[in-house]
Parts: sequence; C-alpha cells; structure tokens
Amino acid sequence: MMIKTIPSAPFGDQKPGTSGLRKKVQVFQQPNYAENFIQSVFDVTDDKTNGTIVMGGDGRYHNRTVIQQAIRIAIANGFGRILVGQGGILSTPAVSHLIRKHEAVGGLILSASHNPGGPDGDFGIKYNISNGGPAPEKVTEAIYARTKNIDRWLTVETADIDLDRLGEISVAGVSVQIVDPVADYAELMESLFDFDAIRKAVAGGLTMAFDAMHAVTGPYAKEILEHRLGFPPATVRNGIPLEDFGRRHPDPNLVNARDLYDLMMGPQAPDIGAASDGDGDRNLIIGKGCFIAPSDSLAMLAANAHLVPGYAAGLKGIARSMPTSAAADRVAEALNIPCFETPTGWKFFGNLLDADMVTICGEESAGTGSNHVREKDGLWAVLLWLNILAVRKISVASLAQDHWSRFGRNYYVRHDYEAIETARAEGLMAELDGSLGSLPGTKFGPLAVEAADNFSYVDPVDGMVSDNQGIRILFAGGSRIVFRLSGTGTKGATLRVYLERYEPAEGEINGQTSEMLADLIAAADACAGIERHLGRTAPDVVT
Ligand code: VG1
Ligand code: CO
Repeated sequence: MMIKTIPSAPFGDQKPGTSGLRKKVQVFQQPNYAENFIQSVFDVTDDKTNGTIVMGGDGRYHNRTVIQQAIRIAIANGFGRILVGQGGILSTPAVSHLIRKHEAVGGLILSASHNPGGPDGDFGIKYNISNGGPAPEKVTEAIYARTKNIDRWLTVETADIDLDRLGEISVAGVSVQIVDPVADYAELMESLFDFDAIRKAVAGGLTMAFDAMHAVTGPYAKEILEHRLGFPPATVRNGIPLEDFGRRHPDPNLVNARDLYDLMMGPQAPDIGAASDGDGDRNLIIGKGCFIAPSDSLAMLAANAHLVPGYAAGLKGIARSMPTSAAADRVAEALNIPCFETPTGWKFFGNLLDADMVTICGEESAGTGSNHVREKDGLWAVLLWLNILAVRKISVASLAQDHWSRFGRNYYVRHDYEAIETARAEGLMAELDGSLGSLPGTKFGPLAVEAADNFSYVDPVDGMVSDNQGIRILFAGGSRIVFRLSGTGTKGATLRVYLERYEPAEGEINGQTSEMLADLIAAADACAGIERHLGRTAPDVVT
C-alpha cells in the first residue's frame, strides 16, 4: 500500500497539559489539527517499526473520526499491530492494562476525561508510553517541540475500519485487531480482588448504586458489578456511553453527581454509592449519609489494602499529588513506609511505580490507583472499597469513623474559579509568588503563616526537576492553602484553591467541613486577593 505524505505546517496551540492535549471539538475538527498532533507523537516515538499500539477512547463525540485517522497514520508510520477497543471504546485504565499486557510501544487515549462532550464540548488525546502510563514531561515536551516544526504527516488510503466487529483484519500487512474493551480488564480485577467474598456480601444484602454518568465505565461496571459480582440489574445507572454524556459533565463530584449524592443522603440510600468520570479513571465514594473526600479515600484504602489478595504482602510506599491532603502521610507513617509528594497529574507517579517504590497513589481530584496499571483507576478503587467492606463487615461511615479516631482527620475542600481571564489568573499567581518571602509570620485572623513556597519537584528516580507546580502556604498545626492554575481547562483559566486543616484524633473529628475550614477560606482571599484580582466573591465549584 502507498504511504501518502500530506504537507502540513505548525498551527494552533498543541501543548499537552496536565493530562494530554485538550481542546474544543471544533479545534480538533480543523484539517490537519489531530493529524499534526498524532504524527508529532509518532515522530518522537522510538521502536515503532513493527511495534504494537493500543487505541481507544471514552466514546465522546468525534471519537470514531479520530480513531480512523489515528489507525491510518499508525499504519503509515510502520506499526505492525494496532489494538482498538470495540466501538472505539476503552477506558483509560483499560488502555494502560492492554499496553502492558501486549508489550505495546504505547497507546492513544481519546478523551477529555471529566470535561463535557458533544459537538460544542471538549475533545482530547493522551499518549501513554510502554509502561502503560501517561507520557512523562520529557516526552510531552518533545511532542510539543515537534508540533512547532512539523511539515508533513503520513497516511494510507484505505476504507474506514469496521470498529464494531470483533476480530483481526490485515490492512497493508498491518494487523488491526478490534478487541473486547472489558474482558482483559475484568480478568485483571478478578486477579486482584476476592470476588467470592464480595459476592457473599452481596448475597448477604450489601447494596450499591453506581453512576457511570453515560461515560465509558458503563459497560465495565455492568459486567463486573452486575454480571460477575451479582449486584442486581439497575445497580449501574446511566450505564450507556453517550457522545454527549446526556449533556452532563462526566465529573464525579458533589456538583455533577448530585443525584447520587442526594440518594446517598436520603432514606433510600444503599450501603455504598460510587461514580466514575468520562474515561473511567476517577472515582467518587459515598457511604450512607457519609461522603468520603478523595484524599481520605486514598488514606483509608492504603490503611486497609492488606486485607485484599492483591495487596496482602503490604504496600511498598504511598504517593500523593501535592494538593492532596496529608491524610495518607499519616497512614504511611504508621505503616513505616515512605510517602512521596508529587506534582499534580498521574504522569509523575510512573517512575515511582516502575521502581517499585510505591504501591498505591492518589490525587484529591478523585483519582486513586496502584501498581496494577500506570493510570488512576475508578472501578479498581470501587472494588477495593467493596472488598474491604466485605472483609471488615462494617459500613462506609464506621470505617471512616474508625480511621479518623486512629489517625485524626484532615478536613479538606477545593474551590474552583472557572473561565477566568487568563491575564487576571496569571496576575494573581504572580503577585502571590512575589509575596512568598514576606508571608511567614503574617497573621490572617487566628492563623499564622509558618512557611510559603512555590512547589518544585525533583523526581527521585531520574532527577528531573519540575518547577512552578503550585503555591503552598503552610500554617501551624498542619493547616494549608494551595493555589494553582488548572492544566486541563479549555476556556480561559481555572484557579484551584485547596484548603486543608488537620484535627488530631482526640480533637473535633465530627465537625462540619465548611465550619472547620471557615478561617482558612477567609485567609485564602486575604493572602491572594481573589476578589480583588478576579472580581469573584464565591467559587464556581466546591468539591
Ligand atoms: C485535573 C486534576 C488532576 C488530574 C487531571 C487529569 O488537573 O486536578 O489531579 O490528574 O485533572 O485528570 P488540573 O490541571 O485541571 O488541575 V483526568 O480524570 O482528566 O485524566
Ligand atoms: Co479522567
């Protein structure tokens, strides 16, 4: 088959952010845009000749179009085998697993994760490397550099591949395999968890509600929770992936998963409520009348993981992103294992996992995962919770209570100011950065600043330095405010303000989060001038 060289030129911003390249669908629909980016990825990928590449997405609008483009470009670039999820569907953790299982060179995940979908929504492309994890910064920077001088992309002339028919076909001598998106992943989950124990708990009356938010986890959750674990039909809600996610944001937080939250706070609440995001890598856990903050979930899972077959040997270490609360640090201390603090984004966990320095990782944004793949994994976290509940035979709320009375409680909330003018957001951050030297000793109400810095990370494995990863303001007693700008938005800038207060086990561990954090919330505005810079008096999203 003839390889065609299509002349092209750099255009538009193609800089990967926290989690790949994320833009409006219309941006991706411009001629050459997706092609330029995919070709740039392949131009900086070694070992692609005859190598394997995995492709799939969260089923959002434009998914199928870009899969067809990517298949042609991959064939023209010399890959020997292309694995594609049936219907173009693969969750982010499932891609990670397939890359590892088939020793692929890498994978393309077509998703803008929790961002809205549809013709007016967002689209995205993430590139994962051979360990199954997101491309680290040195790779994303090489991709970006290539997008700035690209002059051609390669393709082949071939009919569209039937993405819905399972099986292998040969296109120009290249094997294109349409694979079941769920089977391998479900098998991996069975190898980690005690499905018998969970089945017994379900038979004994354990109930749950799982909101797939019309995103990619629907088919995974149906197969695993309903078919394999015996939860009754309708346990999985919104289980059919839709191109526009039913016009909702597939973001499992208290705002977008409000129905689930209301159910869990009401009289009809099942024992556990859970949800996942667009691409299946995030998780939300709510007990009967008891919301579990993602930072707490990480700590609680780490403290109990040894009860589950896949982690019976104990944990090597824990890693959390910097804005994630220090609840996990206390568990690591009790287990006498290291706890690493990394910049935001899963790509920073890869080296630690590969070096076997950590077993479990997590982020405050509802991402938790382990060394079973190199991505955060929504259903994995749900299954780990279920397995722990089945073994301990207690409720989510009692497990949380037990945890706090042992380790103390890190009250936590995140305030997001969305779609703000980029210049204003940058002005706020620059002014705050300039004031870091004068902050220690300053008092905001009852709170005195102990230290303030702009977080910089040195990767303990390869020594790579990542600067400017968010501003931390630390107060006496373990309270903290973190400010950073989002790297996943597609409209203006988003300021994230993370607020945390530690209360020891013998203190007030059953307070209201909003009350416990009131002084810190006031201090955040006072030291950063949020209202002065942004003209906003309240955040858009509180999670
Ligand atoms: C957000 C979260 C971050 C997460 C990233 C990708 O990034 O804060 O913790 O890793 O999304 O998640 P940012 O830069 O907007 O704060 V996902 O589920 O989009 O792959
Ligand atoms: Co996601």
